[in-house]
Amino acid sequence: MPRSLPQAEPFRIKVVEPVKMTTREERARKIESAGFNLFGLKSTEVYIDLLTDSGTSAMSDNQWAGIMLGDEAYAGSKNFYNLQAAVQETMGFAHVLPTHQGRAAEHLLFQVLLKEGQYVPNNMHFDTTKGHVLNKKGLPVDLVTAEAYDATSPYPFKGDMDLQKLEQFLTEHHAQVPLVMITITCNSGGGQPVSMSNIRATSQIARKFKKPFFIDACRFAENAFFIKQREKGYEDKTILEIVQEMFSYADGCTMSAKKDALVNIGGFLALNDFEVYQVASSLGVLFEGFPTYGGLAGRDMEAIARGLREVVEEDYLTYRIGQVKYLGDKLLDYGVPIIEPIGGHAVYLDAIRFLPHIPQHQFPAQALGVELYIEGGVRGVEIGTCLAGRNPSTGDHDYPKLEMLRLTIPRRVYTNRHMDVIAVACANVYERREQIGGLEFTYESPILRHFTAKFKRM
Ligand code: PLI
Repeated sequence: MPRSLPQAEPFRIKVVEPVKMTTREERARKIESAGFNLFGLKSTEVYIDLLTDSGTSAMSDNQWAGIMLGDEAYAGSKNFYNLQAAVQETMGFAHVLPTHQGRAAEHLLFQVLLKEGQYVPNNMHFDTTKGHVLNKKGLPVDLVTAEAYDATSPYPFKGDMDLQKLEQFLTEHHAQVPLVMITITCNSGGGQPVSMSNIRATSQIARKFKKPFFIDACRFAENAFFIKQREKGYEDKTILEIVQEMFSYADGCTMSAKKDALVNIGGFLALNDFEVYQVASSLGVLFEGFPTYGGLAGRDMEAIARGLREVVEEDYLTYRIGQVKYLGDKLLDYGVPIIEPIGGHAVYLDAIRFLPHIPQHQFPAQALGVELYIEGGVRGVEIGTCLAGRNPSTGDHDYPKLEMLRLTIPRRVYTNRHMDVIAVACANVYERREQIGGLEFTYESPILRHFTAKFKRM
């Protein structure tokens, strides 16, 4: 029998960014002077940067060529019309409002739809979405399936909305709910996908209560790939067909183009309701810019338009999701505890099982991030107690059910040799886990404390 060929990157590398190697001693010094906060490091002090997949993608030659075709007109840039066409082809929404990034689209949406004291149900809010709801004095409500909180459950769609809870919530509070949202894939829950049947059913429930249904669409193509792989009836559909069906159930979306549009900056709000579009676009003039550029240069919109068409290519997604799985499988082979199944854009180390001797108030995921940086120059990001912040009524830490270090893989940037380095570094830290202690604050900012916090070792 001939051997089956291994799957390698579906691209050739034309431009490289050299990275400086550092020694373990240098890294130990640098992280200490950064107050044991990975956000305090300079990127040049990091060998493999897994802080985020947002705005860190490598663009294709086709996207870079599009940059040269930037039409920097204040009004009516041809690149805007190309972006609008790309959104309509993939997502099918009538109106498109470019924004400087995803959170700006959230800002405009909630400015228009949300009033003080109203609830926004979502499977699981990302922190900026939650922040914008709170900023309007709204109440974010997470109604994700209970499986999402079980780190080892093999449930294939852990991003699913709990439909019963949603129906019950709307029955009780529908007068105070201006819209329903769902985040695909579910970033805060481990990059876990939402099934097509769940998107459809969520939409039906929202319609039953006459609520607009919006998708937080940052990683829509990765979500569609999981549907193709895991959901019966979708194996033979193209990714584009799956994407079109997903969005056909929604009234609009907020999009950070920094993820699945494969660009370094940009976003948009897309929707069908003309009246909401009109109000959002006039507010957009105030916060973002004229509605045909919204805080972006023409060249940025061109790169987004091209990225949206590229990201639905199956070869790309096979490689993309395959690379994240490659890293996750290696970690499982080494016995390192991770959130399973392996998500779309990141592998999430399970700090509760990794460092069971460190209580949550001593920030085990943060301590793990520090050790992984010292070990291999790898920078992850804490998604745990530090990020969760404090409960405004009790003042105590708002302890999350999952305590994780996210290893977020930038798109088309690192090779599988880099994944090998990350896996060995994690395995080495795991081997010496009993010698690792917790951390305590030396500085804590009252808002978004994870960015600026400083720690000392216990
Ligand atoms: O970073 P923005 O403003 O372009 O997008 C905000 C945003 C909205 N929704 C979701 C699900 C996100 O993941 C998201 C940004 N994520 C970041 C920065 C991340 O590191 O995951």
